Amino acid sequence: MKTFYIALGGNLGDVPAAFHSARKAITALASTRLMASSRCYRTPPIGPEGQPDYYNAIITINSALEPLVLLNELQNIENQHGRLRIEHWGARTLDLDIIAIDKQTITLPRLTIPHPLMQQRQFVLRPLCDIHPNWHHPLLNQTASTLLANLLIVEKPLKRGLIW
Ligand code: ROI
Repeated sequence: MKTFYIALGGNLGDVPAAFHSARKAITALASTRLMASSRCYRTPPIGPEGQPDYYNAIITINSALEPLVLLNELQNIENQHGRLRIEHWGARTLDLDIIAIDKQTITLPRLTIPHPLMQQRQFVLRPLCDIHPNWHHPLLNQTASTLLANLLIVEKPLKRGLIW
């Protein structure tokens, strides 16, 4: 059993409904249990201009699935929610990213763990700190709450409100 940290994001359509439905689909996977679920934040888009605001949340699951098997399952769930990969970093209905697996590191063409940009993203660290402030980044040797605090020294808080 491993603990997987999964970031949920989206900015097209009824994203809160997509989050609920995705969380149900993830929990229904074989040998998988939902462990924690963060608040849901509205955040301004990082990347290309002119996109709607995003919704962002984090869940953790315990799962016996292999990381690449889980990755395939998450991509199926994205596709079932109408995810189209048109523009890199473009607007999307549902994005499901594995951002961390315990304190493991993985470097594969399809999967880098921890997610290489997570320490730069309040929209990941803020919800992560709701549920696992003491998660320890195995390469940066800092906790989630320290990574968020570091970011808030150089950036304004990006939160635009809480959905739940
Ligand atoms: N910006 C925000 N606020 N939230 C996201 O989930 C998100 N996802 C992305 C990019 C385009 C980088 N910007 C984002 O993939």
